[in-house]
Amino acid sequence: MIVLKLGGSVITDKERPMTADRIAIRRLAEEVALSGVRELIIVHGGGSFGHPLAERFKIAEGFKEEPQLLGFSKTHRAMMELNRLIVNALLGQGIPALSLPPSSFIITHDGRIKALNLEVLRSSLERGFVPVLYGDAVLDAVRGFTILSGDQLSARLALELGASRLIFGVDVDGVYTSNPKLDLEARLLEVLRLEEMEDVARVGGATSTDVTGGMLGKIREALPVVEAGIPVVILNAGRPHNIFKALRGERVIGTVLCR
Ligand code: IP8
Repeated sequence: MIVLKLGGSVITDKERPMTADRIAIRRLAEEVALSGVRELIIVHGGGSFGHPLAERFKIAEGFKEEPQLLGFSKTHRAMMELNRLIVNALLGQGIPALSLPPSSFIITHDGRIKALNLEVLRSSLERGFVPVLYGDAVLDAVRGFTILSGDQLSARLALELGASRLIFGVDVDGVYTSNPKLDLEARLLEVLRLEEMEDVARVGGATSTDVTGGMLGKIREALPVVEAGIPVVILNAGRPHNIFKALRGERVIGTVLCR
């Protein structure tokens, strides 16, 4: 079983609120279909659907005042709208995609998933469905509510369900020695070993492997997955054929995180 996380920056236009990249979504659904891989969980990010609302209403910080309740519901609704587009595209390719809203079966504890009931997810995989989940606004035992990232969710699912691989499809080619969007000298790392990951996770952007923001979060979430012997691949899902090849286990330009 493979867990595939599709980054919000790949499937939406980050510059325009509530705008999906329908061409990318369709292409990715085609690539999934053509790969023939059916033992699969897809998790997608929020992009310009979930994030602007989550920020406006400060959902990640937790409950502070009544008006945030509407903000929570609207953030969740935005994610459901994006999820519907992904599910529709997959159904259009004949893939039995099944939407499973994380907020209906996960409560976090200070931002982290504690126990989670995997019965529905397991049964749907056994029946041959392709569950499609997403980063979501969820209830939290300490904060009242928060934002559960698709990265944390996909890493946890890969671990709990013993995935053979976790693939992060993002909008850059992988992990670089510095930010490739700012530094022309940035070099792509083809392999990142566990010890290097631990260094990066500890000191963040201050090492020779200068990763920040979303990439740092991914490496931190990937740590226990790699520790458990499950390889994690970070690649550019914006480049046609990459997801197709990665699902088939073929080599793709990107970074492999492994022990
Ligand atoms: O884009 C967060 O998921 P991510 C989704 O994977 C929301 O960080 C609701 C903002």
